[in-house]
Amino acid sequence: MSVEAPLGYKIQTVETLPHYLISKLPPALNLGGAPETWEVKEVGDGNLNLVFIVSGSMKTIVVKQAVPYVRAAGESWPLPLTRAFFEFNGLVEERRYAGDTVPEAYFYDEQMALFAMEYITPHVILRKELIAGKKFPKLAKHIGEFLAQTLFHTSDLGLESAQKKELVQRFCVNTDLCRITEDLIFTEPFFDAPRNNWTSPQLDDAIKALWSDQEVIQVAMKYKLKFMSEAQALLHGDLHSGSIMVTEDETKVIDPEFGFYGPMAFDIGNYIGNLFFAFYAQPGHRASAGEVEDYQSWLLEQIVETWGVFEQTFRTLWTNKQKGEAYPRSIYQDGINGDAFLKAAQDDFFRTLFIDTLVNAGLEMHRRIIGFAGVADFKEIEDADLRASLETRALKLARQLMVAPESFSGFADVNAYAKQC
Ligand code: SR1
Ligand code: MG
Repeated sequence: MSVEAPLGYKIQTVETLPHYLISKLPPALNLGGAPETWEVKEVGDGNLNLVFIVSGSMKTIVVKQAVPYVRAAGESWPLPLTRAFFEFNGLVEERRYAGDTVPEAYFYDEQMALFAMEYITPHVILRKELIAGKKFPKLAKHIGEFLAQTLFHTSDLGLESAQKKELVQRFCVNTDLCRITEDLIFTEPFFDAPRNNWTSPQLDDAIKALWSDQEVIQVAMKYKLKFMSEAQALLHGDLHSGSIMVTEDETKVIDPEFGFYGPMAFDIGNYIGNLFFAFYAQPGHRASAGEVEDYQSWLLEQIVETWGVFEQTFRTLWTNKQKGEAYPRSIYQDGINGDAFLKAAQDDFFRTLFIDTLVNAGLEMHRRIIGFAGVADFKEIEDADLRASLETRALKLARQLMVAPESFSGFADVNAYAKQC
């Protein structure tokens, strides 16, 4: 199967891009100097796209172009070009609510399946920094607020019904990227799929046992259906530590090409699953037991604090800024039963969301260890026996999060269990 490209579509190179850009850049986006003098670098190291940094004498921008296949796999895995549309629109919608935590998107060109956005510097990809053992004092606040702002404001709590349905319509056709998630997260880790890729032979027995673990598989399939059918909020869709860039003071969430309407717990669980991942990988990266313990404590604090900021911010938005038809103001804020009804409704909502978040975190951890898209936290540990023993601990927590999420009362409780694993 090959992918249909718009007439005139060409894969850009560092040589061709300036000439293409000069006719497309809006007048307000003046890079300075002649296009022949611009410095262009291709820096993409993600799974899907080309990423260029283009610098003129006055301004630097980033240009991302979709290619008609999965970059990490090559032409044998075709992938439609429309993902550039969803990433551009995802950035625009997220920035509307989360402000500077999301880079500014400048323009989108359908013919070339590319868009331009703000150049972010000197920020570094969070996953690299977690592997290097660096701490970021504002990270939990920024990500907790990002989650609350984007998820609340795009849901039936934060948006009027017609506006919400219009957004659902725009994003629900991101079918190809949703299909990747449905396959790679919810399906392939749970059977002998050809793309799976784990630490072998050390984990062979555990993974074969998983394929007959009815309890886990039932939960995975139940949550796959939720992912496919619950249009609760506009999700980032791929919120792992590789989609976040950080400095001491700033946090930027990038790469929402998997954006679509789905269950809120998917985004929150993805992020938290990646923090647990970093937690278990630490002995493969730190020099002493003391350093491991210190950094692991910081990671667990991140989890508690991120959820705390998220819940508090979302509750406040719900109480004060609700515009949607779900839990209508006429019955709650403006009704005869006062604050008690609203608090009870919110408590119930967050308890369900907490449980669903744990399950999604468990799913993300399984797929990163077993499936196609492993990540550097573990892949960079060269000693395969050590790596496998750490992955085994992560899988133990991941299973518990999936089969017994109700047994946890909050993240402090989950963290205590995580340390025992
Ligand atoms: C084929 S894409 C593999 C993974 O990379 C992306 O970042 C998503 O996490 C996806 O599942
Ligand atoms: Mg990405």
